[in-house]
Amino acid sequence: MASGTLYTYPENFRAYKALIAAQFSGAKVKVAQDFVFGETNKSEKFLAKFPLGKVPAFETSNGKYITESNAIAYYVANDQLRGKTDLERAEIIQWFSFADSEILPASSAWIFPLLGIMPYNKQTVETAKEDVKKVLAHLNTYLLTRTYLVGERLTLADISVAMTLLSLYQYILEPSLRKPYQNVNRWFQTIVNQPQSIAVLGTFKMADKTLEFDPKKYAESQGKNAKKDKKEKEPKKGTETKKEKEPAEELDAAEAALASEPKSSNPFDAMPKGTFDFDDFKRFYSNEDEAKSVPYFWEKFDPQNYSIWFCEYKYPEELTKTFMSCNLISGMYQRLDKMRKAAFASVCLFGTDNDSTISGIWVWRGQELAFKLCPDWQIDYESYNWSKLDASDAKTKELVKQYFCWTGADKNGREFNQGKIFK
Ligand SMILES: N[C@@H](CCC(=O)N[C@@H](CS)C(=O)NCC(=O)O)C(=O)O
Repeated sequence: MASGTLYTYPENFRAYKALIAAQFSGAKVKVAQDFVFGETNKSEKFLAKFPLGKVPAFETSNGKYITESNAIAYYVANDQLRGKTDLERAEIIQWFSFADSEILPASSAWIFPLLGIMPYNKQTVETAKEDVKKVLAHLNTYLLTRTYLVGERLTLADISVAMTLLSLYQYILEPSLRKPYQNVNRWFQTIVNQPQSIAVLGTFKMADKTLEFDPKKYAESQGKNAKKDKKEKEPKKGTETKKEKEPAEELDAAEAALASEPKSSNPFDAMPKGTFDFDDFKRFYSNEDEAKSVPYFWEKFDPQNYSIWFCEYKYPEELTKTFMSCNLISGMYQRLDKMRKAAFASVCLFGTDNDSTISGIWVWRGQELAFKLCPDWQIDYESYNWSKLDASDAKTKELVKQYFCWTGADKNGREFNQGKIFK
């Protein structure tokens, strides 16, 4: 019977595959107790055994090394889990690939931004949602007449696919989202409620409510990564500098990639300041009538070193209550806090509940689309169309006046409703 040591961080869905398989087979799998993600798996000793430095990784009790979670699960499984015939074994491999190539990329692209470990990009998340729905619809049809994915008994296919769906059921698929997939839900419950699964996972609870994107959490994880980056650059002084394991470190290669991104200071700092003094203009705009602020803006504006942009929200059909649309604008402003020092904007909502649009005028230092300059600024901007305006054009003068003074209507005649200033 198989036996050995499994290297993993806690609550790794990939490691669960082997741990559940071992519960079925009775294989003796010991989890390495002193494992610290990001440290143990990057040590020379670990890399000598597992050159990619990834987990889960398995060291057999007779000194062989296995990586890849499906392979480890296979190694510690029994004949029932591995499939009885060549066809069953081929089908199990088919489901392994399906889980890794079809489910995982889509579910990660949906979940990671919500967990705060990847920037939120509306388009990417919308595509991921569609991909997840396709996968679930396929599984739902397949499971209509079946209890298990392969044959008549539970196999590694069920364990692998269910573990890959674990985070979706945990964080995303609230009752209304999982309702169309009753066959998948029933099958998933069957798998996670096996005594062998409960021994590893505990009692699994499906999401009551979909996790929402929390910009604060994202900012915190970015801050943590920045700190970690700094820490890594500092020379090691001895055991007292041993890095403490942080929960955020337990999240995946995506996070590791984010952590390794260099954290620059404000990108505007590298650009010539020119003659336009944002603080002065913002003070003027706050204290004086718009009728005076607009000429003041043109008097001071420095087109060599600053640019003016028009933005339009791409998904007006999704805008419902006007207060929610205003929250969308304020949320974007909050997430762009670091831009304030060299940017100004007036973004307005036109129309009424269930019939509105959002558009605005932005001014910032430099001639390029500023959001591309900093990973922290990329959460919202792709939800808008951006066009650079020619400062010498009379139409630009009109637009600046309209948006700075909060008047007029959108291009389809919806009246100005509310505006928000970024300063
Ligand atoms: N295909 C591999 C993926 C393993 C993997 O990406 N592990 C991540 C954590 S879940 C890791 O160890 N990352 C560390 C790194 O990339 O340095 C499997 O299924 O085991």
